[in-house]
Amino acid sequence: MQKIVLLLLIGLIAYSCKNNRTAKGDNLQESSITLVDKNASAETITIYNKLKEISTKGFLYGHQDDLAYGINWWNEEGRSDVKEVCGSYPAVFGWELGNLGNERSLDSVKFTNIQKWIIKAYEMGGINTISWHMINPVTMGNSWDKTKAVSNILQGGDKHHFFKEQLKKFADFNKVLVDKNGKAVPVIFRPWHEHNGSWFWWGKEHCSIEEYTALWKFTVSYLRDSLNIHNLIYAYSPDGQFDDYTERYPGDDYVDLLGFDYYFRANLDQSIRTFTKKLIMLTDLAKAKNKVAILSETGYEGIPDPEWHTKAILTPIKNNQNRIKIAYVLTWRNANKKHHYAPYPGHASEKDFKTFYNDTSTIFLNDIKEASKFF
Ligand code: BMA
Repeated sequence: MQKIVLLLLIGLIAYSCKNNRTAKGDNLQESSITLVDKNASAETITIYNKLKEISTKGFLYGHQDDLAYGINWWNEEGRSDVKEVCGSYPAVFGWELGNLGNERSLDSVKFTNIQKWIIKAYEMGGINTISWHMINPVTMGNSWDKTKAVSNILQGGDKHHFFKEQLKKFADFNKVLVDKNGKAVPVIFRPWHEHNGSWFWWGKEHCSIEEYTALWKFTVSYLRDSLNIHNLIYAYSPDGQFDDYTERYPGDDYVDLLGFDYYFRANLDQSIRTFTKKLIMLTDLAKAKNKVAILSETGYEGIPDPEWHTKAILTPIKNNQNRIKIAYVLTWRNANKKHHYAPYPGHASEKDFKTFYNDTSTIFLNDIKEASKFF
């Protein structure tokens, strides 16, 4: 009941924001909202506003590749491990572009299916986010091939043309993301993630600060200004083990959402303490910059602690509800019985996940639907 009241409240606020904007005609980007893309579509601005509003009330639950596969199933229409455990789809849907240009992603999902599910998720009321483990442009190896490549793909580099071709492939992929009203589906785009680690070719030891920020800025300008893409919200997401969050930050003009990826490991209590401090720091920074904070990737591989969802995510956020404001939490993919981050029927964390789902702070797709008439 409490949860419904909360959602009605969020709905009313969102509804009044929407009406204000409509009343002011086509000039949808109000002075308080300064997206990276000054020509962002109305629908994209609406999603950004929702994220901003939601972060003050609770947080959306997200899951990577949720509609594509789960434990013991692959590409079965309508299925979702999350839904099969708690009764609702997640509210945020994560997708991966690695291997773009081929038929299937590096996680073997057909790109045409990803496009179909992005549209479906949006039409159901969900929000989509895309990451991209791009192949190494110098060797054609994968993202974990650490051969230096960033300087090669920047303007003047010998692989610059190849890089532009990759971004054009993204534009082609993106062109198909259109809803039944003919509107481009807004997408949270999260390129060049975990760059403060050195496990990807765009990581810290493989390019300078100047090269990294130039890479980010070129990506945004090329997509926005040359390829005319206006349905993107740009998310910055270093790995959670950062010392200096903004060390490689490309600048406020190039980032809409501030996030980080945080994976829990053994010594959970210690991880939770560090995690909590970092979320408080992130919230403060987002507030100072008038941006929205997110937990762009998270999880505890295999969920070895059956109470991880409440212990590591819900309780720290609730215990610090005046200091932690994040729009969403995205758990990573359910690849197999070892590599999974959301529960599935029969998993030891099922009961705890239902508690997590029923809490007033967590917002799943069903919760959005209940309030949908106000959105
Ligand atoms: C990693 C792992 C990999 C996967 C990649 C991209 O964290 O899950 O198995 O290929 O993400 O989704």
